[in-house]
Amino acid sequence: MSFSDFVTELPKCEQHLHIEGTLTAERRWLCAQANNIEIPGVKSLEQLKGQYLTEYLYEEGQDATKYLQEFLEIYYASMNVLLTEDDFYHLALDYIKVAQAQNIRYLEAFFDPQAHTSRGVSLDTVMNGLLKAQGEASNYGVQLHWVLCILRDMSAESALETVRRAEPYKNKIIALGLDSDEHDNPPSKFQESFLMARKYGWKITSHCDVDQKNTHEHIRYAVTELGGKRLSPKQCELENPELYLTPQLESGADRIDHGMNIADKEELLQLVKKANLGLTLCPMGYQKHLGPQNVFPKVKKIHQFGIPITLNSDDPAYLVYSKTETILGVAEGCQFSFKEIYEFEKNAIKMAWTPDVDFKRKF
Ligand code: ES4
Ligand code: ZN
Repeated sequence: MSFSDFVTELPKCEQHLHIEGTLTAERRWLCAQANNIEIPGVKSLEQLKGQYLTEYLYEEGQDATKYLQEFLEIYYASMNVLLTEDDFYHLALDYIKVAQAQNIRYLEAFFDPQAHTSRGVSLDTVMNGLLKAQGEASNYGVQLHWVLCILRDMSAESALETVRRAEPYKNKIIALGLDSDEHDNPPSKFQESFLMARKYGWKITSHCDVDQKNTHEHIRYAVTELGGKRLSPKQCELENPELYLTPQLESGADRIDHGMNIADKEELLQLVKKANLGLTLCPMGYQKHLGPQNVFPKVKKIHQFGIPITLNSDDPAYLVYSKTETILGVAEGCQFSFKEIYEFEKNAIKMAWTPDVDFKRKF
């Protein structure tokens, strides 16, 4: 069996995926037409597709922090076509179909409410569309759960207001995440929001990605302090605790998104291992701005240290690599074996936050 056939057929999970980062040129065009919105400088779908293929690509030698900021500018500007419940429903349903085609059976996806409420779209509109798609996901063989992400380049007050406003949906959201521009926006700035998330019974996670200045401190804080005390596995009444990756520290996040910079510091590798946290890595997007010579050795080192990792696509509409292509790219870059790729998907099952992954299914 070829590597490509093996990866294509392998049942997969995805746990680091921004639903707004799946907005294809086609869907953006359709929403723009339906909502009478002009896309600057674009007169046809073909032209828009061309933009995705050229203007959104990274140029060699760009600074990583600046690259993220430029990427985020495009990412936020593009979503201005999402206005109605139907737009959010179709955005999510498009990706559910992509997941089905890749044999992704379990998906925990981020959404960014503030990116929409700040444009005058209500949280109810966003939630109604996303939840409708979630309700239909099982028709496509996909289990889908939503992770609300707060934008770290907005204020702590705005974040808290967003989490408060999400209370009516607290049983329909499984976790709180933190994304957007990390530079000068530490996880500690949002501790109050994360404390509230714990009160809702949500899991907690945080992006720690490309910040060049304080990334190590951000990781340390997220692993050990974010969100205060968590419930113990016993308090959570997990039916089969051994099937889950259960964090070992009394407080802190339940996993870390990216967190690749732990590879630079032995003490952080030790800390994450001791905490028994997994990392959701998206190495192919990273590779674009940090270069393969930096990214693949880091992935390999973290894996060889015994820390559970998963491989994910992040923003596939913009960063180009799908979940399947990500696995293939990383397998080649790191020279991983079939067995190791299989192990990453088993990690993903253990790192899942709901019991509806079919653990008994033979992998
Ligand atoms: C993101 Cl690549 C990346 N980093 C931080 N925040 C994000 N939101 C969407 N994609
Ligand atoms: Zn991300």
